[in-house]
Amino acid sequence: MIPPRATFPEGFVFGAATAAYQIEGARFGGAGPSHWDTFAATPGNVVRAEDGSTACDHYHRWAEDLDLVKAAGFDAYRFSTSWARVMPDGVTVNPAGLDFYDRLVDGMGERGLRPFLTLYHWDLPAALADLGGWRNRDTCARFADFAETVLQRIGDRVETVATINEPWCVAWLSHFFGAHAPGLRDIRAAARAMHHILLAHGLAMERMRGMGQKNLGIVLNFDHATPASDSPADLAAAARQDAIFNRWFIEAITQHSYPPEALEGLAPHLPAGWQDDMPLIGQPIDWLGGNYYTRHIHAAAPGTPWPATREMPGPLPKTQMGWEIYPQGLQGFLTRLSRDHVGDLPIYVTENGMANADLPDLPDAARTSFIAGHFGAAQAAIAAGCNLKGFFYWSLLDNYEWAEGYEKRFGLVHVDFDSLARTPKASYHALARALARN
Ligand code: IFM
Repeated sequence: MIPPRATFPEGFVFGAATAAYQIEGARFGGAGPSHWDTFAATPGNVVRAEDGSTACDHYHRWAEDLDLVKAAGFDAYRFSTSWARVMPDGVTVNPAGLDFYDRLVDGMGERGLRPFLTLYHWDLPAALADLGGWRNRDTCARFADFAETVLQRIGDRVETVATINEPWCVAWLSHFFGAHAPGLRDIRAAARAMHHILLAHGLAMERMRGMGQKNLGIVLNFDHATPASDSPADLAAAARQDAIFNRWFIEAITQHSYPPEALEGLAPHLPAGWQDDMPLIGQPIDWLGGNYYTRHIHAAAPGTPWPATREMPGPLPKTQMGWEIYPQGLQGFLTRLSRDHVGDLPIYVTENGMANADLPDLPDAARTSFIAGHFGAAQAAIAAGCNLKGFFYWSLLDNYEWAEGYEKRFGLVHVDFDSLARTPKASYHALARALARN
């Protein structure tokens, strides 16, 4: 059973999360092309070459979607603003794009839903990608302009602002593994993106503080980096991956430094003078968001280039993504964050959920049990002293799962991608029962 609302601290925030490119429909409302459109248009990058041009047509169906958030008993809705919608060429404002987000936050207000905004969830305007995207330092200044433009319009009605969603994915997954746009496999590009995405965060923080905007943070992803064995080589391999995935971004923000286990491979590729940016990157945040899905098991891969690791399959039950279900990792990273990095700073679980090959009429028991396990892990972290303030389920709707296309279904609400009909799943109803105020 999903632990009910009453078993969490008073005022704990429950929300559902989405992201612009994954649900809105990028062809509507005068949005410009993003690097995801061009990545998806290149054969071999995305399953069935699917893209976000229609997605869930949230651009037109947003009112119905907010009604679903409300009816589930959620307090808050986490959404993102598409840079390519607001500034189709990365610079020039599209009034219709800002009008859309204005309607959306007003719609949340009308329903008593608290808006948790993420400025950048990966839809970089193609025009900026042409100039080098996150490899180009200028993109960071353009991002601060984008942040200012969005907040001038809706900043008075959002409760929190996150600059970036999952910088590891923006940088490493996209420039080292080549799995996401722009699809590069280049350690130098990855190192530069690892630094520039943080610089963009820092510049936007400075700009938003100057505007008087409150409640500013960032959303990082965390996993549980597990060594494949107790051998010194595997322990060191897991430590390197832990430094790249779990420590690089948070230590830059809280300690103004990068972990030595990651710098050993990345330092030669960082932009010259990167150290001078660290005070800007490390300015205080008001809250931290953490996304958690699984653990990864790492072994040493001698004879291969740095980081000289390989990922090993694990024995636990897996989601449709092939990710092991490991709620203990959620408790582990939350307590680690409080203990080692942020102390009493408010933390939110800004994403957690599972993909399941479900249809609307199936019992959806796996997702319900996944939520129950991860709510329990969050409660254990709170009991251990973590200042956890809220939990957002990923995702409200089945949606565009990036390089996996539409096949992997994370939604509490089923979407028929032909008719675009929404049907709440059994897990939606189970969560609604848990969140009901008695
Ligand atoms: O769908 C993504 C989301 O965009 C970012 N975090 C992980 C989710 C599941 O892969």
